[in-house]
Amino acid sequence: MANNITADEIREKFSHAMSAMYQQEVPQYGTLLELVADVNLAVLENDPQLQQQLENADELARLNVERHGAIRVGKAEELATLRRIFAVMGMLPVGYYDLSQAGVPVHSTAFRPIDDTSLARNPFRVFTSLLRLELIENESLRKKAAAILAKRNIFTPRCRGLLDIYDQQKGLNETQADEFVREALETFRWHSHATVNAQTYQALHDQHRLIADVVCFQGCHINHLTPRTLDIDRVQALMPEYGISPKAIIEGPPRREFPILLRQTSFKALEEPILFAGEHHGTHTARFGEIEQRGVALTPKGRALYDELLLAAGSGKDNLSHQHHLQEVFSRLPDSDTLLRRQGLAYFRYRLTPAGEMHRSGIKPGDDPQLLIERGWLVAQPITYEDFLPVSAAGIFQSNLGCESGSRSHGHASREAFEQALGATVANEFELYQQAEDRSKRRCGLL
Ligand code: OOG
Ligand code: NI
Repeated sequence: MANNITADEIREKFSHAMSAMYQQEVPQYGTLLELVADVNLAVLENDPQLQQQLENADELARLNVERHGAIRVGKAEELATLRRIFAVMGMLPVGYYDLSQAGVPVHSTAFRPIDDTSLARNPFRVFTSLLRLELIENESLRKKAAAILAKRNIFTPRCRGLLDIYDQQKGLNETQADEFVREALETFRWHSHATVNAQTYQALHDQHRLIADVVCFQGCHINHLTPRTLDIDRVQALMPEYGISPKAIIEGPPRREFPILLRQTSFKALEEPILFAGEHHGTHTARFGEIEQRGVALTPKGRALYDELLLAAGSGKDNLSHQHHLQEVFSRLPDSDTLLRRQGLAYFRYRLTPAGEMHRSGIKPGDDPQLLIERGWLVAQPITYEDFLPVSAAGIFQSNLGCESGSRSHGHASREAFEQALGATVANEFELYQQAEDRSKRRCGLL
């Protein structure tokens, strides 16, 4: 249809609306955004070279709009409908994360854009978890939770109506898109009224705090939004000055000259007043704020080394000693773009320099990129990691749910069950990075 607007535009509108809503709901998130913007500005001012690199790699423009969010749902129909909602915004399910290994009874995917231009414009991602009721041991509680969820409808009738219109029209026009954003947002809004009485809430909560969070409310409230910072250590250190109390440890790899994957930290979830059915007052703790610093995406070989080193390092008690220890352990992973590239540990996007363009006819498929780089014909830019890390995600979950002691024994991945609930397969993140690298090589005549 000629009047349809692009998925990128709808995603942009939606991520903007979501951020505005969350700033209203959780004012500390607004403070965090200010802190991150201040730190990013200072980093760029002090490091013109980084500023230029980010600009050349189309990373600078997206920096201030970049964030991810997280939600948790209770049943297959909810996950499948979310898949349709995110598809309207050009966000597809990428990756499968099994959190049961860490005692959190969910498995997850990330809805995100996948093509280069969409990512460059606004890479908004939503980490989406599905509760695994089968991991609740108590049978009567399991049945009760399932019965409550069976009755629930977390989408407005108009939102569902617009999804059907989208399917028929193969898109939405501007008016419909604006309405869609408003209607879809309702699903992620906070509800201070629980749908269950205090007793039921408590029983579910005692089984696992996350179960109460997923089952007892009318929607799947957004539980955090996460801006991207250029210096996570600085933001972590400054948080208390801004009246924010950070979680103990920054998750992920240590600080490096050449950042890899994803580093994350969050502030503690807020204790918020709620009203139970039957008018009892109580509190619920679920919503928080988080920041992230992103680096280059690693190949399966690089990732295997990362996983090995992370496991070897274990987890420390305070951030400073943990980071020191990580630095030592991670010295086995090369900390330069050239080494990461030459050892096939990370993904890069190749571009011809003006000199390279002039000699384009001299470049043949199969040429060694390194020689062309040394000749000044080619540059290799790191491909940013757009996904999540299961061990880090578990750390974020745990710091906000206080469930460190969760039973590990129940852990087993169930990707097939997840994809069945989703009604689609999840994309393999490594394949997406490989395709992006290959596309760039083809553009340069190297493939
Ligand atoms: C999701 C926690 C994981 C991340 O960034 O790894 C996460 C949740 O608490 O629902 O957000
Ligand atoms: Ni997060």
